[in-house]
Amino acid sequence: MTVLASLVEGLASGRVRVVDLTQPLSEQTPILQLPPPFANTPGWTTHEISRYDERGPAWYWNWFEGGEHVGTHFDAPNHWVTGRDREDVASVPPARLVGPAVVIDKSAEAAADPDFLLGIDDVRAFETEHGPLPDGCWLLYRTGWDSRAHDSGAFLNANETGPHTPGFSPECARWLAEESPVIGVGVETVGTDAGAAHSFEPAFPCHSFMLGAGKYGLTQLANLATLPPTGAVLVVLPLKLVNGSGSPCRAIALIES
Ligand code: 23J
Ligand code: MN
Repeated sequence: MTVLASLVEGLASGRVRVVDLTQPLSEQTPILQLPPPFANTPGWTTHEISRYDERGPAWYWNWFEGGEHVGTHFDAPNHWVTGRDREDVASVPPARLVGPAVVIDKSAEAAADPDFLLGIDDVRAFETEHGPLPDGCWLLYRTGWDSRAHDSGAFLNANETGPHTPGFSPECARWLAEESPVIGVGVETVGTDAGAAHSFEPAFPCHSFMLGAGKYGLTQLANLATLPPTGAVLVVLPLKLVNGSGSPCRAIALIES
């Protein structure tokens, strides 16, 4: 039997399941808020063209406007100045959009400390327990933040000292980008960097190091709790926006029981 025939059989028998990692995209989707003096992205807006009415008697359709970095979305290397001469979102090879995923669960730590940062030691401890990170894998970082996604205030978690959401330590971001076999990181929060990362050295280290190394980011994921620590296959499909810096996307995982 071919590998794909065995996949099809697994899907038919239910031994392979498809998990949706995507948050719903609507005008209610929480949006990143950068501090002044930076410009912010607009959210998502849908405009009706016709709905079985005089504007189009037999058809319903909309048009939409929104930022490239809204909702569950993909960060291309050219999003950051460190990756400015690298791929736009349309140039990302499709083979990089399908690959093994590992899931590191720090939801207990993030519940106790919303500024929790994943460190190199945490990734090394994961490898001791589950084996080395596979070549070309996506590191999916579970923090429990998806349970807040319906409530913008809880999701962005900002107070007078700024947003407080978990992320990666600068050292870990650099190591993932420059030394690890990871090709992308996926998070449940509004960005791949911690809420406080505007004041890190360097600022926004995950964006800076990962995109600078030609790697990728994936944000606002859902349902990571349903994935095993290893063995899932991620499929992430951003729009092929010419010169785009990223795109809202559908992200799914295949898991085997
Ligand atoms: C621009 C500046 C800072 C950040 C971001 C964008 C994102 O999170 C993003 O969606 O890429 S932190
Ligand atoms: Mn982004």
